[in-house]
Amino acid sequence: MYTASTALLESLTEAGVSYIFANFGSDHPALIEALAEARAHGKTVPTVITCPNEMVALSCAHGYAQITGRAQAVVVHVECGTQSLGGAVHNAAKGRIPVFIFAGMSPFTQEGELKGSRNEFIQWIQDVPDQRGIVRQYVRYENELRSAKNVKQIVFRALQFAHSDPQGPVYVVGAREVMEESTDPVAVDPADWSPIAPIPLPDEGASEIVDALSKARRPLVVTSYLGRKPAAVQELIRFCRRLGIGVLESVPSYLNYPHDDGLYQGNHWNHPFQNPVLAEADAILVVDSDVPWIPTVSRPKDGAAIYHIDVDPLKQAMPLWYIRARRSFQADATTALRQMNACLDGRTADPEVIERRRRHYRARYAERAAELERREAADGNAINPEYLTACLRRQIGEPAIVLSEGITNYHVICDHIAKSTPGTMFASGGGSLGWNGGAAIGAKLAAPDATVVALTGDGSYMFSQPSTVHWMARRYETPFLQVVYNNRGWKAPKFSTLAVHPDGYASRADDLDVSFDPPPDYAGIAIAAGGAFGRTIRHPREVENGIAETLRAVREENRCAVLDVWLAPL
Ligand SMILES: Cc1ncc(C[n+]2csc(CCOP(=O)(O)OP(=O)(O)O)c2C)c(N)n1
Ligand SMILES: [Mg+2]
Repeated sequence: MYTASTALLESLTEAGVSYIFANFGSDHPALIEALAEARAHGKTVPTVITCPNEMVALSCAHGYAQITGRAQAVVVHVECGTQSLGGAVHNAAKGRIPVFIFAGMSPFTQEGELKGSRNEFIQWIQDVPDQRGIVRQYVRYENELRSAKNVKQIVFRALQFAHSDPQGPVYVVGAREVMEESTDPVAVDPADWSPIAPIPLPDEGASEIVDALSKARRPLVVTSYLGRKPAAVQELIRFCRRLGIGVLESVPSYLNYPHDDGLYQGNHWNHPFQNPVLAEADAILVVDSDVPWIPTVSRPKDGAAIYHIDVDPLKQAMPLWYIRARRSFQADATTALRQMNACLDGRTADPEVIERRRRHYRARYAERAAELERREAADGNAINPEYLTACLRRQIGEPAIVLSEGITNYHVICDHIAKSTPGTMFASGGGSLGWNGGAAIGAKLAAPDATVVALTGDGSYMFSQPSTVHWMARRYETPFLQVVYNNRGWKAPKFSTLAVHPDGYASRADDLDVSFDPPPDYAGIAIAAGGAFGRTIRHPREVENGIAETLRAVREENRCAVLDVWLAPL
């Protein structure tokens, strides 16, 4: 048999897809049959990872792609499974993550006209007018397989979109009869379907930016996701060191600049105050950022020359977006910075001016380092998140891969994990909570030798579907350490309310309906679901040992471990 489903599997294999994160249903008999047939004949197919929850499936593919840059497949059940992908679709879209999503569709015949015709009641219930409309505004490409004859071309075209900048998820559907349809094998050469080449700057654009930054007194780079390609970080380091340019991370979802370099000027999130480095900059290069600053609280000074390079400078999926840049370029950051470095090769700069800039930024760096060290001290009887994160940093080691869904502790984690190795620090890039558990599984599949550490708020732990995550982690041998920053509830909505209504009723109320007291036993959930090792700690003196024990379970026993850390309550 060679069906549309055989062709789908073959195209994924030929495209180099390693995993299918699957949640099957009545739309998938042809696919399940084709998988069984391929295995019976010893044919290579992607490894199927059974995902009891679709949001976790897509988060796994998200984490995998963040490490490797490669789209994996996610297979879900008709429109219900598509809905159940939930906020993970938003995260993949906003994070510009390449993923291939396939969903079946209810059969379109009901009297046995074709193989795959309706034979279960649910197929009437699951027939909807516009299944693709559910995700249309979040995907880079969507299409329906209408015939077995060109399945491969459509899969390769979808993957071409997924891997071309700006990258993102793609969604393909196929009805049951189509997926059962037989056809002659189709040959497609993967070499003919490469993504579009990285976009360079126009030559005069590169020299204009280099001119502006060279002449400035306080040149600054602001970035959020340039580090999605580690090579870009190397180019940025080279460029900034040569000219004495400071680097400010705004809402970083990757490691964009080494935290141990004296030009690093910290990271700004929802801090409710003007960023001082941004305030003094007279020439600013914004590279790869969706939110370089939040103008109501922090913005560049009037007259600062702003230049903008981005894989997605128009932000077409964001109706309100502007930063008043003098010039804006759609370009690949690695390529653009390489061009700017090449541009510098032909110039002579005043070494004294550059040294003065470096000295300024290094002095600020030293001040910041001293302040961070001060905050890391253990104080009193409550575990403070800075101390916890510093202990984690020392024990997990620099090569560990860290995934952060720390929410009101995002900045604390970023500052005190203080990574320096590109490609070892990630946030989802989106705003729908629950990415960290699935993403940790995906990261571990992508980097089996790495220590993977997921740092999560207690609310985000519950959003992540921990029962599914920990069952999967044991079943597929992807052990990771998960640390719950447990403040017994959702601090973020409380902060949001007080920022808008500092003196309102809510500021005086005892209960804002955001508390989880008494909380669930988070370690116990993981123990029950996946035989994880679990510990709950409440006092600073338990921190070092709690981390050591859980890390030992991960590294030596190959088990997941959950460390539930009680911080001060909301
Ligand atoms: C799917 C989803 N639902 C709701 C929200 C709104 N939200 C943003 S932060 C937050 C609280 C998260 O709690 P936790 O992980 O414990 O972090 P904390 O705020 O306590 O630091 C909520 C509910 C969201 N971003 N995504
Ligand atoms: Mg919380």
